[in-house]
Amino acid sequence: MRPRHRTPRLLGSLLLVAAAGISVAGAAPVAGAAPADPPAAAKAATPLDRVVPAPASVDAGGTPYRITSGTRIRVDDSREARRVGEYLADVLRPSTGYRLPVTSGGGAGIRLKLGATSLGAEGYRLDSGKSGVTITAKGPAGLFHGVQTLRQLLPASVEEDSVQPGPWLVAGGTIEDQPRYGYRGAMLDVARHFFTVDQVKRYIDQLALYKVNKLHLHLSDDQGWRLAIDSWPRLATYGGSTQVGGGPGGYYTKADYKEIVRYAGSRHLEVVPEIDMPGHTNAALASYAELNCDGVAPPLYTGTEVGFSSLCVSKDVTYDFVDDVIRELAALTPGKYLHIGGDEAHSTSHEDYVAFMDRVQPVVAKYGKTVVGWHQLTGATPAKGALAQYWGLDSTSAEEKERVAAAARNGTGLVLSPADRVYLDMKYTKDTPLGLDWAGYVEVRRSYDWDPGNYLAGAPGSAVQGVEAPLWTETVSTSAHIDYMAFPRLPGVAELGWSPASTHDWDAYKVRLAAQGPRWEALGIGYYRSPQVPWPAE
Ligand code: NGO
Repeated sequence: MRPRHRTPRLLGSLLLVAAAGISVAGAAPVAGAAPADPPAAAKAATPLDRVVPAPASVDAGGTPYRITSGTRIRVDDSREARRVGEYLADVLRPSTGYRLPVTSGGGAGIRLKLGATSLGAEGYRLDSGKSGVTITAKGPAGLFHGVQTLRQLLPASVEEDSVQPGPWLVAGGTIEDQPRYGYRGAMLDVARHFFTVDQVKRYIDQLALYKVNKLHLHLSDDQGWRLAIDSWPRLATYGGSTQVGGGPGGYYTKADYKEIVRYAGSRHLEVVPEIDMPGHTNAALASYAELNCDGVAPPLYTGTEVGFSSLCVSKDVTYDFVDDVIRELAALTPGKYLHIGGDEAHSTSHEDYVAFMDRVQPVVAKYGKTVVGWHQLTGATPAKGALAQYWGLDSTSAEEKERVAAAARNGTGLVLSPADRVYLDMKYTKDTPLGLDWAGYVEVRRSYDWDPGNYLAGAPGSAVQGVEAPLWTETVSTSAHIDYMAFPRLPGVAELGWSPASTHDWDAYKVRLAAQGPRWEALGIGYYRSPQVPWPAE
């Protein structure tokens, strides 16, 4: 299967081909049928360090490797390495027009090799020279991340789905790379607006390009419940039947959800599912009257207010419900984490909130998962091993920040999602069309220019497990909207999660980021052309 999901192509590539005086009409994607390359000397290879996220170490030099119609992708004799090889071939074949057979064993060409490295489970080494490019990694995730780097070292036109002129040069030298953090997430809110499996897959492919390894799905909220639960079927069929603005909503069958998990896994992303509770539960409360303290189901909700709903903390049926939902969700989820929300429980008393979390967190553990909660969870007692997702702002009170920092000192891990830095649903400026502004305007520089390692005063750097960029969808309802809000901010957050702090430098970053623009155009990603970034002329 093709690794990309595209929106209609821009004309740029066709113009480029026309300008090169080369006809691609009717060119079949097989060896020998590709157009002749212009002389290699006419184009320089992309420097090895012009990659997002910035690699940990780069040693440039030597002859570039040139992918030609004779190139083979050589993989170790393992199913997983072969799968990465096939993925790479799927990326390269349409635009190069080469056959690029995936074969086992050594030799010249592109080699994906599993082997001992000191670069951890996700790290890789990339060696490029005259006779080939070799990516070596301890595991398939490392090979996959190495392939994303290789992709970015090739011209942006490699992302086109029709044959392009090349040449396909990879600069000579060595990259040694591994992530700063193990948790590099992006969240998609499929509750405020529903997104289909194909729309989610499209986003997954975009995340994979920047080595993001967690897809957090916000599966339930006041406006919709988006996953079929067998023991409480009305959650999806009724609770999922609308969305913000009153559209038809939708939900994932279990087969749909498994397909998202599988697809994410094929791109080395782990799905972190969230069922938000005890607040943000109007869709559930509307579906089952018995979940309400007064036994009366409220109507479905299609507005954008927050903080008005709560599960009934004092009723036993609430915990039967929670147990059933977590059991069914955990059974569908191979990943380690299960997110229980816990934000903005403004209609739950503090005492009830603490009691609820004390009862619910052990249920997550009972079904073999680790709790993640929004940082309000630190106002209760986070379970051992739990992660708190911090979504405060510069202006968050010192008291609230200290509560989170104290939990971190006590062993609660942190995932950082400061809303005035990495919320992808914030407007870029007052004039950009989509998004909210309650956390302020978040231009590209602001979303990149901070350090997760020392962000929250009083929290030990060792508590920080990583970063996550949430995309809430009150104003976002199409893939084009997702593209516009995520690009160009998402790659910056991905870089904060992956690259060593020593590479952090806005002036260098903005040049690397600018070089991504033509790639997004080739992929059909419509992005915000921030005036802060020196984009190449269109
Ligand atoms: C808040 C709120 C969400 C909103 C979002 C909009 C959290 C964790 N809870 O973030 O319900 O959708 O802001 O930016």
